[in-house]
Amino acid sequence: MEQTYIMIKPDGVARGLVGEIIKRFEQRGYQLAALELMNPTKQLLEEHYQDLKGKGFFAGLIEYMASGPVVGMVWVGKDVVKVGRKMLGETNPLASAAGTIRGDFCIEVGRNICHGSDSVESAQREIAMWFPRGVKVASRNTSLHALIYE
Ligand code: DAT
Ligand code: MG
Repeated sequence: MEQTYIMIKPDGVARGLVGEIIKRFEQRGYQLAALELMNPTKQLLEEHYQDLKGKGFFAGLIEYMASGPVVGMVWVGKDVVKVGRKMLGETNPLASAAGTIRGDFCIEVGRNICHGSDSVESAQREIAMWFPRGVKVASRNTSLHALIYE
């Protein structure tokens, strides 16, 4: 089953949006497989955002991401990488539709509350990086499963 890495950034945690974001993924029918409140090192954050190293906003991005605790999560289910990105909204919150997390809760690209893996390969890389001890996916309660999935 497909997995994605979703992270609530320091502004999302500080603003009390952890429950709201988890709620949306649960409601949609995705399964939570791992969750941890962490204080990532700059080294881990630089590795996470390695593709953006040349950008002018890179140093500011790392500062912001290291400014407080983040909530890292692994969510599991059908097409969760693509649908998870849709649920987050566009990178720039101003371009995000209402009904998406960014579209409902923020206006600044540099304070956009949440991260979601952009491909299945990125998800595998990010999950291994943020949950190095591995992630176990529990089997679903079968009667609940029948209500949500075909
Ligand atoms: P996303 O988080 O939607 O995958 P990304 O991977 O291109 O977007 O960039 C990672 C983060 O970097 C993004 O969530 C916010 C920040 N960022 C991107 N573009 C930016 C910009 N032009 N100015 C400031 N921060 C930016
Ligand atoms: Mg990205």
